[in-house]
Amino acid sequence: MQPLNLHDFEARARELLDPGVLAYVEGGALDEITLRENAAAFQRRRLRPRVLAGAGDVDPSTTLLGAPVSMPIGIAPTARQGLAHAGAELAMARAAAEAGVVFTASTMSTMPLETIAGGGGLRWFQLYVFEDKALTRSLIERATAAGYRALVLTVDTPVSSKRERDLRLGVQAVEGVCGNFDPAEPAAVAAASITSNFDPNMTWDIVGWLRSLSPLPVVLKGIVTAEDARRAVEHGVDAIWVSNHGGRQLDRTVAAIDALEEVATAAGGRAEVYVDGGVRRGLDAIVALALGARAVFIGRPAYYALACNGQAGVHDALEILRAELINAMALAGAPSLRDLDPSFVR
Ligand code: FNR
Ligand code: LAC
Repeated sequence: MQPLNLHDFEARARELLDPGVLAYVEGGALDEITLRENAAAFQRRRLRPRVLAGAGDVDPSTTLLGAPVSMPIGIAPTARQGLAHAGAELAMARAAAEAGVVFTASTMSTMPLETIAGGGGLRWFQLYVFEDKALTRSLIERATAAGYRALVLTVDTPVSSKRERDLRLGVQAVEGVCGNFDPAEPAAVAAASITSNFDPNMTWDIVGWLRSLSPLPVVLKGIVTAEDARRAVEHGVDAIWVSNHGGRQLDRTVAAIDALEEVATAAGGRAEVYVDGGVRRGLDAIVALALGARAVFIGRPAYYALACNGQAGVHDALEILRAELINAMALAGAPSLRDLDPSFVR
């Protein structure tokens, strides 16, 4: 059966994925309150459409950090995509390139970042900072050399969280499959397989350190407050990615869409603002875009689509979202992204 929406992909992926992998992908931290709330908070929002707006010619294209994209929906970094499908990150990157959207490759990818670069398209590199600074520096240099166009530093994971589905079922199933690290180097392999090797002492100085190593724009992923958004702007970041890691880190963190408004206001146009967590429909995207996001990202939905049908699955999922977003813009009376503002949402 041809999937009609992202929920259909998810249902099919549940049947296909190994139970340990499914637990890893669909789960969140502790009671999974934030995980559920991310989607629920989107669904509580109501639209205030405008009529007679000339909606025959809808254009969802925009730019992200100066690069053109066909729509403001991109792919968030998810680790270890080889557990979903043999095509792994290369298939996902190709689907994103074909759709003209941004693909964010995780530090913890199954394939080396150089292999993923072969997928073409607009690619960003998600960075985890390890206690081993030489290892971290080499990742940054490799990503810069391989044509990634931004460093997305994840800041909501100073330490690992308690994910009870993993503990019950299969955390071992997902360890040790990260292609960015040299299997001949014990330190690198340890870093790749144990998230507790992330540097827990990272502070705001890290932004300057990244700048000293790479000319790429810096995006901070995992900010949910105006306080941190202001600090990020003071430190000169290029973009702020509102996220609670899909409910996988600090449970009971505010829902992503509820955090967006204060972050967008604090950023005040001095940095681009993105959001992820619970985006499942073009309607979620239009709500976020109206509330100040320049783009939204999907995590689990892309992973599920990859599990269902590799590159073609991710391609179909992106085209479903595109059609939903275009339809929503037409029906809401906002044929251009510039038409959207917070008055479209209640
Ligand atoms: C993630 N996420 C994530 N984030 C990150 O910065 N680096 C990573 O390696 C990963 N890995 C990862 C694996 C899996 C299986 C999931 C589900 C998520 C978080 C991801 O980028 C994103 O923030 C959330 O997935 C967004 O929420 P939704 O779209 O899954 O609801
Ligand atoms: C996760 C880590 C890898 O969420 O970011 O599983």
